Amino acid sequence: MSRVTLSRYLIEQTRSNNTPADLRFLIEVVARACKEISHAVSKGALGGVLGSMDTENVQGEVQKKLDVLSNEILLEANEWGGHLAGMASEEMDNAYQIPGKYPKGAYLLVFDPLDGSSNIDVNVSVGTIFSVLRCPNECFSQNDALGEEAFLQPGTRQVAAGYAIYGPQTMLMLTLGDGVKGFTLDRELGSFVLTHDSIRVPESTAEFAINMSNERHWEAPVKRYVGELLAGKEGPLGKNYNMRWIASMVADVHRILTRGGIFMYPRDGREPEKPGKLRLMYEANPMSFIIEQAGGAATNGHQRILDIQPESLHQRVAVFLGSKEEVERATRYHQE
Ligand code: AHM
Ligand code: MG
Repeated sequence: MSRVTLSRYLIEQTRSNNTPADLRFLIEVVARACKEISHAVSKGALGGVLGSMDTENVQGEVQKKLDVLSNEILLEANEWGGHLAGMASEEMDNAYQIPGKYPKGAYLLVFDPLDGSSNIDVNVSVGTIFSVLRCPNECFSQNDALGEEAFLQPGTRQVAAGYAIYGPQTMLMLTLGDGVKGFTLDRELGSFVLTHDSIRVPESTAEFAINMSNERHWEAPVKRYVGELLAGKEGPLGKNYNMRWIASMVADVHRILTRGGIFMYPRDGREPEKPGKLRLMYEANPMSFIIEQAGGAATNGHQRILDIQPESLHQRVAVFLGSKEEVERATRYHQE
């Protein structure tokens, strides 16, 4: 049987589902950039890419060399093709303008170039997360600079989202709003090959993911919920739960897409003015779109993440996502 590469899948989508050709091209370019990032990540110390820069990003986090390199790879790959009106990234304070010498297109690309920074130097899976939005007509101009407001659209308006995970295998997980497909990088072919055709998150689960070291800072509903998970068979939920925490959202979400589970990064008392650690536009929204398209759920404890109207590019949000039953339970506890 012939193998279905990402390119072939995208061409078939263009024919059957009216996926526009420029969106197909956009995904192809992002996938090519992810291959390049995968290559750099896999070289590690041999490529001289480990360790930190002496710079901080807009959120005051020390940038790793690979954060900066991955950001540059994505910008350079995407700026010239004529498919984008602009880009935004975890690693840049403001919207990235398409240089004047290149044509502009209809889409906006938002990304976390290398998620899981704390795992880069210790050889644990990291990844690239991306979200694609349409540029609103009133913001689109060949001449004017693109402002932040063009990007501030709720996650329901995403036309595509995905992530690449750089782990034992490099994989690209993609949704165009019609289910989730998983592609594995065949390094000999140099292509992403469709290996996971219909990804579903099981509705119930006995596995959870949360950074337990923050327990004392959590709000009451999270303390109650995790307390019940830990109580196991003898507690109110009547079953034993297992725990995993990789500290790379891509890797934790990937496990949940594969075998179910609930992932939580709640808001907590460490920085009460911030509603959580993870960023809405390029972490929570694309991951929530993927999880929902695979039959799971994603909320901030109070409402569906995809319905949140963003107020700024680097806005943070609490995240509860994964198997429906558990996400609904955690959300209910916030409402009670
Ligand atoms: P990053 O984008 O700077 O890598 O931060 C996001 C990461 C997520 O991948 C992960 O879920 C979380 O931060 C881990 O946080 P913590 O170190 O607090 O457990
Ligand atoms: Mg991140």
